[in-house]
Amino acid sequence: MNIIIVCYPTYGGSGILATELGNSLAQKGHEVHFVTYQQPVRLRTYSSNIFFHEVDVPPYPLFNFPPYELALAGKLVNIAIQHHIDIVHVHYAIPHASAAYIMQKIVWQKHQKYIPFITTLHGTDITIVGRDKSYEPVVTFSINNSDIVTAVSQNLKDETYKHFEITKKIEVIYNFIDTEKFKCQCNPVLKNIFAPQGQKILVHASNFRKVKRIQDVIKIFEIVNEQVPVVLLMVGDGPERKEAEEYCIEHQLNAVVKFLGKQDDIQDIFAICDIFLLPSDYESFGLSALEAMASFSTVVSSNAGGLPEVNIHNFTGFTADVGNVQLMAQYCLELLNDNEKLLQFKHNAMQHAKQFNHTIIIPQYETLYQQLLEIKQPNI
Ligand code: GMT
Repeated sequence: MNIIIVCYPTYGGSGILATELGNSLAQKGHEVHFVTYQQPVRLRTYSSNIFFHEVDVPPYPLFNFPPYELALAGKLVNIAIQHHIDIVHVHYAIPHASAAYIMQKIVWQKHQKYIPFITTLHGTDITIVGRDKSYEPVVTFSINNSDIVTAVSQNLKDETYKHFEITKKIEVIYNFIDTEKFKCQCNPVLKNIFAPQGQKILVHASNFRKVKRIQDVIKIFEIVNEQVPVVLLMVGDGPERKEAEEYCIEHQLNAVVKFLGKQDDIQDIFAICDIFLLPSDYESFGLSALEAMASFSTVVSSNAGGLPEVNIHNFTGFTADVGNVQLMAQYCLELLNDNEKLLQFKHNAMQHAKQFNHTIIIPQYETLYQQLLEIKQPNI
């Protein structure tokens, strides 16, 4: 199949997921065309059947706001025709699904070729941006006019039905990982660099948006560290990093709280850690938690959104209400003070993560792609 994938290319779960999906589909013999404004971070361009097409938005004095969505739609039309595209898979409703809709109408009118598109909802498009009155009608329209719609958790599916007038069936296809890549390969040298006194290691990884509650991560660490000496690794970068880093310097925590910035080989870091902290206000799924679990780390998270579908309370880790840092810290201490329990939970986490292996999840997308191929004309 010749497939276009449209995604946000930057660090963030949806971009990572879309890119890894394209990489896996290419390995299975499909021809994959990524269309976005910058090369996706995890894209393997050296494969002969992966292509990257950059969308450029030509500047024009009249444009106060460069119309990315239209430039994307135009690019999709050209690529769809030039490369005999069978289907388009867009990640995020806006502006990607609406651009795909425009592409579909143009190609149909000009070439009488119907190019079906599938939209995967990832979270922020539904929970924050999409609910804004300025965007809501377009989000609703583009979901209802996608040929197939998927959401990355049952919670996100429920939220979508709750907040938008959706007439379309939404399929749940969970986030996935390659468990071979994320398997536990604890590097004692690396562990010794961060925890020279053999301390246990807590870790957080994200794009440091407000929704991640970075201050809660630090608070949990402080409560735990009063009773058990631990080290906290903060991986990633984003708007909340500066304030958190300054707080740690002011409170003389910088010897035990390390801000590592963006890291490509995050699996090596997860593999030396004991507890992954994710106290977010909302996670449609929580891909980073799954990556940590696959690397033999247990998770203490909030119970918001789809997190309880990934982190099973009292089995792979613990979940607590958003903002309840005391309870989250108490759960960490329960694990850190009982080595046997910690080990058992780590095993449970790693085993549970296997259910989300790419070999299980990607065929679910391929089944939907087959259904798309059967749609030959607009449903009007
Ligand atoms: O979490 C982020 O800030 C990044 C965000 C994105 O849009 O890339 O991730 C969302 O999609 C991921 C992949 O489906 C999910 O695992 C994340 O939970 C989800 N983030 C939120 O819902 C906040």
